[in-house]
Amino acid sequence: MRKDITIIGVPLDLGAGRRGVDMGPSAIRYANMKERLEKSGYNVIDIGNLNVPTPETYRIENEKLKYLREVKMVNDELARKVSKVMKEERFPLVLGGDHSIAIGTLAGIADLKNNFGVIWFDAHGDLNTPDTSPSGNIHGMPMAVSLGYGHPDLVNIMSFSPKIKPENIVIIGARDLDKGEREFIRDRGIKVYTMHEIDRLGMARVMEEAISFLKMNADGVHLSLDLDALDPNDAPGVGTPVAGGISYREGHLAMEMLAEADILISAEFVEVNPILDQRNKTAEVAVGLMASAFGEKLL
Ligand code: B3U
Ligand code: MN
Ligand code: MN
Repeated sequence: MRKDITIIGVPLDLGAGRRGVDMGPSAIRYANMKERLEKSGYNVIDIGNLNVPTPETYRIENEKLKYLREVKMVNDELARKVSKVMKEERFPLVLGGDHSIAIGTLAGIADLKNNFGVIWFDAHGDLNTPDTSPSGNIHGMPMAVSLGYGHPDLVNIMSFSPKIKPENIVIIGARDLDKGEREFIRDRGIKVYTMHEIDRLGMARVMEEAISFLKMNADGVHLSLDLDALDPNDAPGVGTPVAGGISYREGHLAMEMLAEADILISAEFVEVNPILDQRNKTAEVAVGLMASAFGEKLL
């Protein structure tokens, strides 16, 4: 893995149903992220936060795509920043913010890489389109958008589409999929390890399979980690907690196996909601997982 990391904060919560994840980047930084990564030998530059609009100063124009214009604007900017960091041969580490920012992150990566993979940890599929979304919240749509499905303003960020191929994706931890998302997964043959497979096979086997699948198909892998993939007992500070998630230990094992496989080219940690958290516990969990993904050793 590259030894030079550039941190980009995206304090956006317009893609989510409730306020709070805009404070995620601060909470994650406050949990000693930079020091932890530097201890593992990384050169870390933090370029601060993108400029992001506040919901109270805007209004929803389209209930099927809430804050479309603002979410697009932020993702345009993020895509350019991620692409620039990759061109500098540094590792982009993006701090959310709600998961709609993956639209920009993936667009920025795709600007340089035409066959990268994505490992997506999430309780949800984030595979909704405006027609299947039960909420109109764009953070439930980034995976579909990146595959080329959704509103053209989002799909065509960076002026090309799709950003990623269905066979280059693995979703892990899903347990709350909408009807339209299940059909999407079935129709396009997307590889999903739900909590059922994690319970049945164990996280070690799931990660072995996921890693060898991605290694076979893709050149380099982006890690997108929605903290709601974790069990709400371990990560309570998320906007949409879903019971029965990935445990703290399973999460660390997964990250350690990714570090060992040495396949990551970029990463994002999203949906930390400090308003709903307990003494910054979820941000601390996020930083711990990050450290493991970047190869921090137990011994
Ligand atoms: N699938 C639902 C709920 C949801 C998606 N992502 C989060 N929640 N965090 C939706 O609104 O699309
Ligand atoms: Mn998500
Ligand atoms: Mn989620």
